[in-house]
Formats: sequence, C-alpha cells, structure tokens
Amino acid sequence: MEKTVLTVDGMSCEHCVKAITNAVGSLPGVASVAVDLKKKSVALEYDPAKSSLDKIKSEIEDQGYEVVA
Ligand SMILES: [Cu+2]
Repeated sequence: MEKTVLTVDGMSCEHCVKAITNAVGSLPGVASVAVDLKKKSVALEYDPAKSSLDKIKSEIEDQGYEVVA
C-alpha cells in the first residue's frame, strides 16, 4: 500500500470534497481518500498495482480540478 499527498487546486466546498472522495474512492485499490480544503490537499492510500498515481490524478482532473503537485 502506497501513501501520498497531492495538492489540488479548485476545491472550495463540501461538494468538491464529496466529488473527489467518491470518484477517487471508487477506483480499484484505493483504500482511503482524505481531502483537506484548507491545505488544498488530497491524502491517499492506494495499491499502485491496481490504480497508478497517473490514473488517480486523471480521475481528479476529470472531475474538474487541477492537480498541481
Ligand atoms: Cu465545491
């Protein structure tokens, strides 16, 4: 299990938190998603053999947010 924290731009409210949590959380191998609006961060725990970090990043961008780091 891999742990990482992404910085994501464009998240502003509970709706954004839900959208990202649901979208990323439904990818295979993703064990946990924790969004922090103040820090603009998305903390992840995932199995890279099932969902690569690139896949997770593109899922976030498909929801309309920008992964900046
Ligand atoms: Cu929002």
